[in-house]
Amino acid sequence: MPRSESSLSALSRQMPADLDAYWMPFTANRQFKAAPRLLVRAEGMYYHDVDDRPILDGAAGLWCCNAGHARPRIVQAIQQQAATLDFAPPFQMGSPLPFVLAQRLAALAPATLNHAFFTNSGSEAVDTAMKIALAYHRLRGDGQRTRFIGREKAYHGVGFGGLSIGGLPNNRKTFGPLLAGSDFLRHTLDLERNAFSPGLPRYGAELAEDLERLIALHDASTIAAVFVEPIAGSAGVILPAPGYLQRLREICDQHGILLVFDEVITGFGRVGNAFAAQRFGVTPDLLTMAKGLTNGSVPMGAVLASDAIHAAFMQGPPGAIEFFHGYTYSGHPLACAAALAALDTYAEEHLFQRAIELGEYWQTRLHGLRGLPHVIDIRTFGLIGAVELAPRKDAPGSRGYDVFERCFRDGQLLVRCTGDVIALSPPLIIDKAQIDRIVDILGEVIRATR
Ligand code: PXG
Repeated sequence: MPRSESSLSALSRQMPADLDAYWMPFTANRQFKAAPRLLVRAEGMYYHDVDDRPILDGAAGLWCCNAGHARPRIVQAIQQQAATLDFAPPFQMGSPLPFVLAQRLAALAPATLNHAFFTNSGSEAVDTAMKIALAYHRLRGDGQRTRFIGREKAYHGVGFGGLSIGGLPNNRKTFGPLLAGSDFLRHTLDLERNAFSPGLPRYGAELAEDLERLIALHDASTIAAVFVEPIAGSAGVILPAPGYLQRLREICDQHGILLVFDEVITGFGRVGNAFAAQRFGVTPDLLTMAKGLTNGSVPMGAVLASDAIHAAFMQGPPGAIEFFHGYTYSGHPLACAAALAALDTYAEEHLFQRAIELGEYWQTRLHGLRGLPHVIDIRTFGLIGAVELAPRKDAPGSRGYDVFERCFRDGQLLVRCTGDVIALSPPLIIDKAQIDRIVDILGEVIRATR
């Protein structure tokens, strides 16, 4: 018998009778289930937990709800679209909204990125970008370019493609040899030279020359693409020195290598423009996005491709499928409706500027935590922040977890911890008083944590 609407709504607000069947992602399942942290509703800057305590959202969910929660336009768009067209097959068939959304994204992105391929997540966007890169070179008679260059500490999702160019050992080590032929740039985190830099770090532009080292080793003719996050998020917010991304662009151009920016976290206003590519003035050949694309409301990812890459595919007989790739839910009507409404909300409220308008206040307040026990670095850019704590001897990650857990339990504040780094990325609708609260609570918790 179908569940009545009211019983579903009751179920969505109370502690479930049984927690065992759900195998939670990237979670210490047994620890969590012994003391669950359940969120049941959200509005604006706040979640409410299962005990109806308001929880200030210092993380935009997981880097995705850039306009805050339960935004009316987005809610309505999803409701209306579900009642109008729930699904349309995306292969050899279409529906209007993916075309409209692709056009909107092209208008938002750097000038040459005019073609959108839709996926359902950041991981799928990365794997799709890798396949576009391989197919592009092959179409041009350059099919020996099969190697990918990633970077240490990078996170490009959890598909076998993204894992193969990702640089987080815990994510990789269990899963065998991964894609053959990947290699890695050095990461750009350098506490010795750059700790407590406000904004971009001063030192490290020269690390882009590492790409020349890999080109010398492998020969450019074997390399398809270089993937980087303009700012690495998951590894604990790692910023590029001024000039670093420009230099990667130059080297790629010299050698016919595609440059891909993974903007799953940096897209949609997190650093002040629609994309970090614009804030840093460097245009990649492919750009991946997800998260903020729908304000986190419906799963969706996308790859934007340059005109040149797209043109290479649009040849041959018109009846031939140009790219043997796609997902059942590519360009799903609900996701497209949510994305269009999210883009409207971002534009109406000028939210992409917020990370610039508030950036200095955010930076000054967060850097005020310098000097607290165990704080070994503070990094900020746009409305991203990270407070790095010294790891406990023999228990790396436990101090970061304790701070995260106490922020939630005692401070009613949601932050994200990755290892001993506390990462912050509040919704862009945040105001100064809420910034003060985040910093005050975090400061108190750090002070109280041994
Ligand atoms: N690329 C980047 C740069 C990401 O940050 C993905 C790809 C994968 O997206 P999906 O939608 O497949 O999860 C991400 C995801 C964290 C954290 O703690 C960040 C992500 C995911 C989980 C945790 O910072 N980003």
